[in-house]
Formats: sequence, structure tokens, C-alpha cells
Amino acid sequence: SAHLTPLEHAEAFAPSNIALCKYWGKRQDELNLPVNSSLSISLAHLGSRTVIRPSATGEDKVILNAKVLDLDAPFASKVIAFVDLFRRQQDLPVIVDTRNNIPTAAGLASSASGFAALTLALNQYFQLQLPDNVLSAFARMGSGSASRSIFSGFVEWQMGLHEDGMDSHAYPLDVVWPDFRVGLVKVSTSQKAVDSRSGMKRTVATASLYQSWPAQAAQDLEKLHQALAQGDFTLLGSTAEHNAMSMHATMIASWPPLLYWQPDSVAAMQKVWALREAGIEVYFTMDAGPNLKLLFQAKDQALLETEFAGLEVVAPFSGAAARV
Ligand code: 2P0
Repeated sequence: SAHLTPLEHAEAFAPSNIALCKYWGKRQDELNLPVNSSLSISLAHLGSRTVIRPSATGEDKVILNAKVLDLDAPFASKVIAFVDLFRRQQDLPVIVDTRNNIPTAAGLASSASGFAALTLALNQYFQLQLPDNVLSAFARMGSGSASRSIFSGFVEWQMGLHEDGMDSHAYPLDVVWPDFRVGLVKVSTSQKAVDSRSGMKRTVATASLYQSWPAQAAQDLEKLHQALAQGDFTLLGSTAEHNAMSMHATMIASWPPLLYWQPDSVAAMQKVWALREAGIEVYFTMDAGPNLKLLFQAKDQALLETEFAGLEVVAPFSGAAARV
């Protein structure tokens, strides 16, 4: 690995993303190679900003939301192992400073935007000028969903076929949907859930229901493509909700069971279903946690903000998604 001179300062932003067709299960653990392809929407200005500077002390330093982390802490050691992919070990010590502007109340994971921002910042710092698909494949090695956070708008992560993973990367879909909205519903911040990495491992190993997942995901991906091509919101929303419920079915069918829902999660689902009965086009998706993410159109925003107190609304296609 021949390095050019590192810069004095590199800085990058990457958005968080919400999957409409979920990534759940790996065919290879070390490289984060997925069992199925997935499709997401990036959350514009919500995400992570990462700064990299040379470290004068000769020691690496990891700062998260203005707090210096112990280098043995799980997040810090993951970050340093990831930086080592781009340099000779111990070589060129760095300060990695990451800030998330994701409202903690929204209960969104930050590993996707975090590893994507880190990848973009490292590419700048070492002046590598890697193409987007290679950046996405690198980000994937930090966290699978980070492959999608390299891009804005609707994004597909193709699972790829090769063992080295270089064809397992995301790419942006050529769709602009100005009226599309994502609403973050905070159900609960309590109770540490099983993290996605061990959760999907457990599902693959113990849920016989998981055998039906790859076919379901492939079918849903096809429906989402159709919905995006036709601007069919009903098909988009219903497919995303069905996909999320199917993923949760495989989680629940694991042993010991993985139930990420809280009573208030179910109450919020029932509220969404009641609103649909009343003619409001709103759907939800959920990840490895108790919070709901609503999918709706601009015309229903005011009503939904009244129905769901504290709803954080993101317009994925409004304004320029920052990419410093
Ligand atoms: C997704 N999730 O598609 C799915 C839905 C959670 C549920 O991607 O082990 O943090 O680092 O590759 O990317 C979260 O999993 O897992 C995730 P690793 P990651 O958004």
C-alpha cells in the first residue's frame, strides 16, 4: 500500500439510512457479506460528520460526540481496526473525531453513517481517490448498512457473488421523489436490545423460518423497483411494511427469541393501521429496536405530526445532502 502524504485535515459527512428492504443475515461474517440485497432511503442531513487529523503524540485517538474514548472501548477498537485497512499498522497515527447529529430520541443506529463518513474521510485523508463503489465496499466492512450510507436518496446494496466481496457494494438509484417523507417515532430509549450483528447471527443459526427470507427479500426488492419506477407510493409503503414484518417474524422465530418490540411499538403499529383504515396513506418500518419509522407523503405531514407527538420528519430530497 503506497501512501501519498496524509493531509492535515480531512472531513466528511454521511447520512443515516432506513432500509425499505432489509439486510438481515450474512453469508460471510468477517467481510459482512449479506445473504440478500437490500434497498434504503438516506436521511439527508441526519448522519455523521467525521474529521481526521494527524496525531502529534504518536498515539491514535478516537473522539465520539466530543468525548475521548478509551482505545479498548468496542467502538474505538472497531474504528482503529478499520483505519488499519487503509495504512500499515501503527503507521501514521490519527485523531478520528466523529459527531452524530441523529437525535438520540429517534433511536437510530449510527454505525451506518459513522462507518460511511469514516470511509469518505479516510479516502480524503490518504488522498486515495477511490471510486464510489470501492468506497461503498470498504464501508461495508465496517458495518454492512454503511455501504448504503455512502449515497443519498434511494440506494440499493447488491449482495454480490464473489468471495472477496468487491462486488458487494451499494449504488444510488436514479429516482427523485420530492414528496417522500420519513417520520421517526420514538417509542422507547430504554432496554438495551441484542445488537444487529449477534441478532442476525442468532436468526441464521436457529430460525428455520429464516429459510424463506431470501425469497421474500428478492420478491420485495422487485416490487420496490416497480414502485419507484411508477411512483406508486401504495406499493412502496406496503412492500416496505411487509418486508419489515417478515424480517421481524424471522427474529421472533429465533431461539432464544428476538423480540425487539415494546408494548408501545405495537400500539404505534395499530395506530398506523387505524389511520390507513381511515384513508391516510401511512406505512411503517422497524429495525433492530422498538422504534417505528413512518413512510408517508408531504400532503399528510401536518396530520401525522398531530397524531404522533414528537415526530421527527425527514424530507430525503429537499436541499443538498451535505457531503463535505
Ligand atoms: C438494515 N439492519 O437493513 C437492517 C435491518 C438492522 C435491521 O443493517 O453486523 O449494523 O455491522 O453488518 O449494518 C443493522 O446491521 O450490521 C442493519 P453489521 P449493521 O438496515
